[in-house]
Amino acid sequence: GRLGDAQVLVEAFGPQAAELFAKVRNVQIIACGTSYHAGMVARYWLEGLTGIPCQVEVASEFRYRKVAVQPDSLFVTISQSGETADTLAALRNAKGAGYLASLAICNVATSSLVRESDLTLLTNAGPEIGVASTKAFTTQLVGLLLLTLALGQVHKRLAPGLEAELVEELRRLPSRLGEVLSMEKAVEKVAELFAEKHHTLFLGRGVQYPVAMEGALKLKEISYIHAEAYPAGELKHGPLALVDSDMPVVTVAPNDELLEKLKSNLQEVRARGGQLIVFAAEQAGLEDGEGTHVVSMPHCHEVLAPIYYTLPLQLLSYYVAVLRGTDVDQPRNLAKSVTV
Ligand code: F1P
Repeated sequence: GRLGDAQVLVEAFGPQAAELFAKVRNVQIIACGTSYHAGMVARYWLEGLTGIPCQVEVASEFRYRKVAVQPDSLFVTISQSGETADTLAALRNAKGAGYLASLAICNVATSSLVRESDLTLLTNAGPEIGVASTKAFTTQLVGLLLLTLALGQVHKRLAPGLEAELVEELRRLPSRLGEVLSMEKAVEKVAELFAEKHHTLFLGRGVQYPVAMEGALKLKEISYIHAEAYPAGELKHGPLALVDSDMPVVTVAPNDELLEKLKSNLQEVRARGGQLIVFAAEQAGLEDGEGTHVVSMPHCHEVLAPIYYTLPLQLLSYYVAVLRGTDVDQPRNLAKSVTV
């Protein structure tokens, strides 16, 4: 309720946050799996809305790499469990490496990650019933948007009026997400297209590229269908060779400044007989047609679009998994906390 209050927003990250955030000139984000995709979205927000440079890397690589630390860098880890071994190791390696401070965006208050970090933002998603992260992801995105707003505010980098606008949008988020969830029948219908498929491609542009990556990961994790995510503009650099009628191509198309570019990528897919499944803004001007299945999304604010457009992709993997009879909550070869 008090989100709009500048001090409340910054102090949500801990009592020392105001002093530390004022010194931040760079952000380094480290995470694994779904949490890594949340970090990738945050890079677009931080750099796009505040101009603060941001790097994002998977913990399993970062932990073994000799890193040149940017001056005045905030080291941010993201983890549902707070016990992921690679993420913890990365945090431990970062200590003494010259970072300004560490911040954990985490769902478990008693976790090692929270205990060992200077600042914490709890996602309060409640316990995840399934092994594959779902609500952890959307709540991490909200936490990362709050971080963007807090840093933007401290450094006076946000466009006039944007903060109030986004705070209002965040307040409306729960009921708006309810509207997106009510599309589930349409998503269930589209899932039938995947019943006999072995490979899929997920495409996204800009901030929607990590959303496509998350959609592909969910499908892999719970339905065991091979899924690759590509930035839509990279299609022509190789992967187009894979596209034919056996390869469903999933994409998200909010009404943003990259829409026209995305549409031309979708034409490249159709020209090769690829089946398109598009979650599109009503205003995007995309329509159902031969080999093209459009699921219409309610209008949403462009900045929050990654949060909204994740939901139909999560629902899609759920319905595909149910259709194929795989165990949605306990998928094979996946642990809730990867502690080795
Ligand atoms: C990271 C992660 C999850 C994934 C699964 C295995 O976990 O890769 O994204 O869905 O649960 O672990 P965490 O660090 O966010 O707890």
